[in-house]
Amino acid sequence: MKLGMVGLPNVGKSTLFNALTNAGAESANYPFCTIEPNVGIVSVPDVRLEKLRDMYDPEKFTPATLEFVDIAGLVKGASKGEGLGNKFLANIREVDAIVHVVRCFENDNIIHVDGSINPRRDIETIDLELIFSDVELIERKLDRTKKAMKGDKSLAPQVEFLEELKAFMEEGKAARAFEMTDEQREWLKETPLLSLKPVIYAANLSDEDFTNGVEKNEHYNEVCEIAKAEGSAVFPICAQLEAEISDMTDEEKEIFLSDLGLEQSGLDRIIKAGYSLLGLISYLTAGQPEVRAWTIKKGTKAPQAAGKIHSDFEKGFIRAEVVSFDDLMACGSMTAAKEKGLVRSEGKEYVMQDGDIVLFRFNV
Ligand SMILES: Nc1nc2c(ncn2[C@@H]2O[C@H](COP(=O)(O)OP(=O)(O)OP(=O)(O)O)[C@@H](O)[C@H]2O)c(=O)[nH]1
Ligand SMILES: [Mg+2]
Repeated sequence: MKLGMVGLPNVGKSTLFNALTNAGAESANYPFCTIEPNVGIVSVPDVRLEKLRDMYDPEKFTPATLEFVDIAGLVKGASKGEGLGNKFLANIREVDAIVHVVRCFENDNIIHVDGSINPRRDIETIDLELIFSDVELIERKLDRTKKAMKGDKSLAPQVEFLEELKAFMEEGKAARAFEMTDEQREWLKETPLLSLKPVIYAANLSDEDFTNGVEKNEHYNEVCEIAKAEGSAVFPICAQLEAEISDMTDEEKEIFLSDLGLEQSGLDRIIKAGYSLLGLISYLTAGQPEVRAWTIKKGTKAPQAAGKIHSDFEKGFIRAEVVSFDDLMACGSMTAAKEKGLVRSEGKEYVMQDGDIVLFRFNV
């Protein structure tokens, strides 16, 4: 699962990416510093997993992970090849969700490609490029579907849907704002529309605004308004501050943050939000050899979840022994949880829940 950092040039994408991943991507005060995408893996913070680590003292500890991709900046006309154009859009096509970095900090020393701080304009610029590029894709799909419809009349509803969607997007609206049924969504499966991907806005603030109350920053409020209207999430962030503290030990970080009157850095929240935005949950396995989180889509049933560990677990699935995290913690140990009858035996139709602690029984 991949999240792509998207935004105008020089707004802090690579700085935020570095803070998230410690990957050391190049970041500098000029537009188009990034050309080739940088890729980094981050652990998804999970307090439950840490508590299990305390309980089991395992040899191996393996949190869930997400992939972040730091993509080159987009400018007006990118869909027509401006800036470095279409190549960047292709990088965005490969991600599952977008972290849209929006500059909200004033600083005359840091170049803004359009000369002033204006999140509404900036968000529109990026969105329009995604939308233009999508409309081209839809036109091609529409042509193909119309041709195919000559031999297969059942495609008529698809043609109608594509025409409606195209008209909607030609008004400059993102596909994610178009209400569609599951079936219609399925029709778009082979057409990876950029503006259909879920978005988290990362509002990049100055360290003063970030520490002194984000709602005092009018630019930030504007991003919130835009996000609210389309049902997206917003996270305030100070990329520079995050980059500074990402090098610190946990202890140093804690002291530094509490000096600033902050509880936690903004990164954990972005990572967690990304995880849930992608419709992902974790189930956990715990033992002395390893305490580990496994990533599955919400709604996954027990055998398929078992298949994440090994295909044999799915093929030879017998049952899952499941205890909820809270029950296990309340009992203090797996043995005690079993004695109290809190370890359930679940079958093939069981839908896995976030935070389930599981032992799969299988037979090959
Ligand atoms: N003051 C301040 N400067 C920042 C902040 N975030 C980034 N910068 C600076 O802005 C400049 C651009 O940052 P990058 O992270 O390279 O920007 P980018 O979005 O990756 O840019 P491109 O790769 O060119 O598209 C660098 O000089 C950063 O130090 C911030 O929160 N505050
Ligand atoms: Mg960059």
